[in-house]
Amino acid sequence: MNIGIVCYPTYGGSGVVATELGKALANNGHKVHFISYKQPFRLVHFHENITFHEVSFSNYPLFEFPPYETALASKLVDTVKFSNLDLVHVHYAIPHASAAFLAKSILRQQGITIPVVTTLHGTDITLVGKDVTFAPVVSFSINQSDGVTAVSDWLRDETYQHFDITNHIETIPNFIDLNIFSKNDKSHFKKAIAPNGESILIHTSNFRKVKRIQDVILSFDKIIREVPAKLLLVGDGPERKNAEKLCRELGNCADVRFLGKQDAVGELLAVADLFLLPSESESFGLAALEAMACQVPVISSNAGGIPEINIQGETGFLSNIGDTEDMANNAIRLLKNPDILQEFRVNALNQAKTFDIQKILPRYETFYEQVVEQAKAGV
Ligand code: GMT
Repeated sequence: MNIGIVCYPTYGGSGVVATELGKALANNGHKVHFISYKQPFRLVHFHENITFHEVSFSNYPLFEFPPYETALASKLVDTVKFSNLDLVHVHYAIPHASAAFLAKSILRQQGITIPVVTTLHGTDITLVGKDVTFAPVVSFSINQSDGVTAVSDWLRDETYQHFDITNHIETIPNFIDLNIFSKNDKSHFKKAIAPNGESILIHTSNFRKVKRIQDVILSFDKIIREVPAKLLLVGDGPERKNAEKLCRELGNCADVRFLGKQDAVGELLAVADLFLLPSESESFGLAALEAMACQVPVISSNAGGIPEINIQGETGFLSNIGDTEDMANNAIRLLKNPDILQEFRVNALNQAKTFDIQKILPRYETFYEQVVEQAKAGV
């Protein structure tokens, strides 16, 4: 199949999922065309089945806000026509789903049918999408898509609850490539981070408010009163300054390392003992799945779709949002009991295996085939 994938190119879950999905489809023999304003950051190697189409436009002084949606729709029209796309798959509804609808309408006038699949990722529904500034367009473009998927049951239900949805939404969960994320021997690396055998805790995110980085630091501060430990904070974003400030106030800077954005996240996860994810809202929690694939149990909040991934008392523990006391106690319990921690590590890997890309990819392929067949039949 000739598939167009529209996504954000930056660090962030939806772009990662879109890129890894595109790469896996290309490995399976599909021709994949990525369409974005920049080359997706995980798209680093040449692949004979992958082409990148950059959405670029010359700015004009009149435009205080560059009209990206218009440029994207025009690029889609061009790519569908000249790369003979069978289907366009947009990741993150805003503004990709409405741009795809516009492109589809233009192409229809020219006698070309192009089915559009929209994957909802999270904040496109929960935080941004619900906002009155976007809601009517989000609702409309979801209903106009030929196929809609959500990355968790929770996100699917949330979408039905908050929007006037007439379309079926299929849950296809996010996935993991166990060849990239796995436990490996990085003992020299572990020694550099924790020279005295301290436990290693880790958090990776884009440091947005919704991630509640302050809860990572507050939990960690309670943990180090009971267990010698180091905290690795991977990623960057608007909340980093506040997080650094909080560490200074608590006086635990010597045990906390801000590593900034890292490409080889798997190598860092591989040396960790526990992953902390206290998010306010999380439709899926891809970062938790990456940790579990590296045999790292998860101490998380019970927000959104996280309970579909992190199983209470098996792969980790879930606490109410903001309950850093409970999160710290759960972490301490595991760190003080190496046998139980080891059991959780095994469970975490087994749980991650249920999200293996080799199991999820065929679900997307089947979904695409259905959508293309229905579009051909004019359903
Ligand atoms: O908000 C983010 O953290 C980024 C966002 C995105 O779309 O880039 O992540 C969302 O999509 C990820 C991939 O499907 C999910 O794993 C995250 O849970 C989700 N984030 C939120 O719901 C806050």
